[in-house]
Amino acid sequence: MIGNISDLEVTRLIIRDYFDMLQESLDSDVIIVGGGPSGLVAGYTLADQGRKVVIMEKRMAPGGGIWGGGKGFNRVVLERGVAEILSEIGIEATEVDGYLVVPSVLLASALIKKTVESGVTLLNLFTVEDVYFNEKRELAGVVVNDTAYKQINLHVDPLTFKSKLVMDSTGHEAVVCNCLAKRGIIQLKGEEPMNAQLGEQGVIDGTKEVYPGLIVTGMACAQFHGTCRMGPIFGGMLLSGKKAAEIALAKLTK
Ligand code: 48F
Repeated sequence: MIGNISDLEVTRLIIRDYFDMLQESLDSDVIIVGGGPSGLVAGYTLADQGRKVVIMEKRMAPGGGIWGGGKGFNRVVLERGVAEILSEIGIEATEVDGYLVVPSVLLASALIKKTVESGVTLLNLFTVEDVYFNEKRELAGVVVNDTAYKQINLHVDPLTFKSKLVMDSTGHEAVVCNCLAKRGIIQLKGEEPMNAQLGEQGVIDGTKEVYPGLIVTGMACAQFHGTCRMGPIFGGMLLSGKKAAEIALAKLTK
């Protein structure tokens, strides 16, 4: 016997711990929508600086596009310039022909571990379906629902979570930007065809506050600014997360 088990106590422990965390996450410094590479890096960097961060991820596991590598071959390639970020999350990558090649499952799990250990609240199975405006029409939070309800097309009213800033880290979907674009509040240019060189730079340069309270990261930048997509090369995503965190920190400090 490894111990006495009460089924009711197991349920009680889950409910108490989860809802304590949920209550605590209702009002935060930054809500990051999407737990892909750019969102995770932004999240742990902000949390390491003492900021209260909530990442909402619609899938079961954060990690976004990392897991699949390229065409399901589970390796990702990174530029040499991000070796420092890799060692920050505990990966010592060796250089191969001028690039860093890392098993995608290792990169995804190391980013998730670092993010959770830095104190970010990670809410998985949370689908963001809309944004919340303050009276000045700045972005001041998001409106969320249960991923399962969305999948079976069940209309259930959502809940609102507030934050000082919101990041759209939803990758190609650019979900948060699209919440504004569908109402004509902003316009998205739509991403251009594949070119990794142009795409990586476009993502880094395009990491900005694009609407009061809204910072775009990762591939959402390409959707917003109309820059190139790229394949399974991830240095730009990590650097975008770092830049987004710096922009957020500067705004929160003001
Ligand atoms: O797509 P994703 O990995 O975003 P990223 O940080 O990185 C892009 C790369 O993975 C890859 C690439 C690089 O070479 O081109 O695509 O820009 O992660 C986005 C995350 O957002 C989640 C989604 O499940 C994924 O994990 N997401 C998307 N829509 C929602 C969402 C939503 N409505 N609510 C919550 N999470």
